[in-house]
This record gives sequence, C-alpha cells and structure tokens, in this order.
Amino acid sequence: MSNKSCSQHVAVLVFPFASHPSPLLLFVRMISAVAPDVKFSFFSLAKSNSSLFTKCNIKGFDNIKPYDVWDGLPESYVFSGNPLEPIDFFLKAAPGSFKKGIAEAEAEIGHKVGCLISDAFLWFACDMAEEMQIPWVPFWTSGQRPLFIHVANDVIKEKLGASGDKDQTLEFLPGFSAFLASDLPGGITTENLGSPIAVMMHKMGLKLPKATAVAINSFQDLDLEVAFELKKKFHKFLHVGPLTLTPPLPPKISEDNGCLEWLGNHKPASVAYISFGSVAALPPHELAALAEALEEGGFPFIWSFRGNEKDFPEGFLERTKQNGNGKVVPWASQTQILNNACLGVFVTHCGWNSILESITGGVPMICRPFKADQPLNMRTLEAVWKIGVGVEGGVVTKSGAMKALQLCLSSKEGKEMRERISVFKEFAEEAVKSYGRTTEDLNALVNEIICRPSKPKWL
Ligand code: U2F
Repeated sequence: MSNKSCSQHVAVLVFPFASHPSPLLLFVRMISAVAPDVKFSFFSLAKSNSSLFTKCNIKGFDNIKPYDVWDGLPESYVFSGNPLEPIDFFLKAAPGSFKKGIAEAEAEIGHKVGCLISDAFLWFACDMAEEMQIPWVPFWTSGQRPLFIHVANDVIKEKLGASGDKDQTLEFLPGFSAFLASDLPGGITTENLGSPIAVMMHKMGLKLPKATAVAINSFQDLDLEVAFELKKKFHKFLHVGPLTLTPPLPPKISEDNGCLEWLGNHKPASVAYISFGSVAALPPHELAALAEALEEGGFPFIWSFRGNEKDFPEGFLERTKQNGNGKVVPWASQTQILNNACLGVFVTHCGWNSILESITGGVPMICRPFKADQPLNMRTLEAVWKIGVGVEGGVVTKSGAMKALQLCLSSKEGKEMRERISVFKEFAEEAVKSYGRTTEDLNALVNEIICRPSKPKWL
C-alpha cells in the first residue's frame, strides 16, 4: 500500500444504530493507515462514540477524532418501546446536526472538509457534498445483493406491481433467478412503504448512482456477477472488505467470558455458535425449541444471548453449567470464536458482519433471518453460494434445529459446505494482500478521491 502525504480533512457521517458505526470506523482506520496525514472527523451520537472508541482501540490513530452530534430527541421525550422512533428523530435532525458538527470541526482543525464519507443510508450526504462541492463516498455495510436491490428499487416495484404476491420470482434481475419477492427487504414492494426506513432506503437507492464512489464491506470475488452489475450503476464501485481482515487488524477482545479456552477442549468442527446480532432476538417458543434441540442432541455450543433468561426451558441454564456442554454468555468475542478450529457451525440471523466473519472463519451457517437484508442474505447463502441452510419453515422448531445441526456438523452436505466456504475464505485472504482487489480499491480511494490531484470529472 502506498503511504500518501496529503493534508485533507475528511468528515465521516455515521448512522449510529445497530452495528453500523463499527465497520465504518474500521473502514476509516484502514484509510487512515494508508493516508496518515489526513484528518478524519467522525460524527455520531455521544453514546455510540464513547462505546465504539473504547472498544475499537483507536490508539495510534490520532488523526481520527470523534465528534458527538445531537440525537434529535425532544427534551420531554420518553422512549415508547418502538425502536424505530429514535431513528426517525435522529434522521429528521441529522442534516442540520451534521452541518453544525462539521463547522465546529473545521474551526478546530483549521481545514475545510474536502471529502464526505457517510454510511450509505444517509442519502442526504449527497446533497451536502454537492453543496460543498466535494466528493461523496457512501459506505454500504451489507452485501452486494441487498445493495443491488435498493438501487433497482423502482424497477422491482414496476415489475412486481402492487399484487403483493410473495411467490413471484426476481428472475428479471441478473443473477436473481433463485430469489422470490418474499426475500426482499420490507418497504420495497407493499409492506411498510411509507415507514421512515423504507423512505430512507428508497432515497438512498436514487442518490447512490450520483456518488463519487460507493464503497462496500465485501470482496469482489464473493459475488462477481452482482459486483459487475453494480459497477454499471455507479461511477466507481470499491470493494474494501472484509474489514475484519484488512490491515490494521481490529484489536482482539481480551475478555471473552472463558469461551475460547472452553472451545479449545473440543473436537475439530464440533461446536455450534449462536448469535442473532445486535438487534434481533428469537421469540420465546423458538428460543426454547433451540435450547431443547441442543440439549437433546448433545451438541456442544456457545450462545451469545441478549434476552430474558426466563424464556429458556426450566433448568436449562443450570444443567448446562453443571454438565459443561455449553456456554451462555451476554457477549462473545465472535470473530475469534469463528476462527477457532473446534467451531463447526454458526446459527445466525444473517446480519452481514456475521456472514463475513463466518466466511473468513470457514464456518457454515444455519440461518434464521428476521428482516431487512437478512432473508435475502439467507437465500444467497443457501441457493447461490451453498454455504448455509435455512431453518425448516423459517422458524426454529426442535426437530428442524436438530436436523440442521446434524446436517452441518455430521453429514456429507455439511462437509461440502465447509469445502465451498474454504474457497471463499481463500478469496477473502487474497483480496487483502498487497496485490489484492481490496487493496487496489483502497489505494484508488486514497489516491484518486481523498488525496486527488485535481477535481475528479464526475463532480
Ligand atoms: C444489522 O446487523 P446486526 O448488527 O444485528 O448484526 P451483524 O451485521 O451480524 O453484526 C453484529 C456484529 O456484532 C458482533 C459480531 C458482528 O461484527 O462479531 N458481535 C460480537 O462481537 N459478539 C457477540 O456476542 C455478538 C455480536 C442489521 F440487522 C443486519 O440486517 C445488517 O446486515 C447489518 C449490517 O448492515 O446491520
């Protein structure tokens, strides 16, 4: 990688919900390692900034500075229990809050912002960049396929019409013949069309083709066909992932609740890891069914569990502690667990970061998607890449979970999934080498956009 000398000031606008801030910070760390003279002002909510900058050990990256912006909540606001509400308030205030933050950072640093990097969700960053006459680089935190779907939003609406028939295929889109309307994120066809998230995603799909470059946390060889289609839609499409493999590597979590030591005492590829990411949670009857399947099948497991322990079958936690067959922890060092040779399968909600981490760990997946890009990601894992299986009927039952666990851990199909995933793992490792595609795209971002010699032609 080239070490550029360039004194730019880059503003980074964060979507401060779910796991979005973390890969964006990894992305910025990655750029800042190549361009150490560039100053990065990282705008997010105070709560998110404080936990992120503690977790993601930012030592040695003095050129990345967090700035807190307003959450948009009225003073008298009391949380109603609807998680979409704070997002809605944030989005309404965000253009103004970010502008104010940028003005403060410019005054402090003494440099005008010369490039805007934002979470791709923040479509209005396109207008801000246009106003400021600077490049806009939206960063997409999920995979190629959901991105393509959002850019093709209007075409899909037109083709599928308002019938709401979930069984219609998406074969009119290149590379999507195995997909159905039911795999689409809500808000594309008939469901929740007017919700703030659906409106945001629609506007995003319209604005992204105007971006100077769109960056994605993925590697090109993972989905060549769709990557090729996306290149036709954007001025520049940059694969900059998987971010957990790109230097500088994220810091290892030292506190792992004893999981790694426990894991190391098992046979190779024998343990199940269960996590549904930072937002989703299994409903109580599915939680109980999964626990029963693990117990009855005697599958060793690590469960990263956020929820109500009362929903487990009676005595499950006590028995698990006593017989040592599993570990239930509030948070796990997921990437390290997935990279351990004893890990055999990942039961996941199909969040993009989890998928990438499973691929780079070489671990097949059992999929229980909930919403957004997750059903589409599941179909990709199952029908396109063939490195994962969905739970029977879309919800966890005891017999369905046992079948899926057996399939992944002790059948020929499971072994074949492992072999296929090891090919993707190799592609990912190649992509981040000095001659790899990810490195090449990162260098293009730094040399042609952030430290550009002159105004690029698309501005
Ligand atoms: C949203 O996804 P989530 O944040 O729910 O889930 P992931 O994308 O899988 O990211 C979860 C991250 O949290 C980490 C894990 C992942 O990097 O390693 N983690 C951990 O370190 N320890 C734990 O015990 C549990 C998790 C959204 F819901 C999805 O639909 C999107 O695909 C995703 C990306 O945009 O954001």
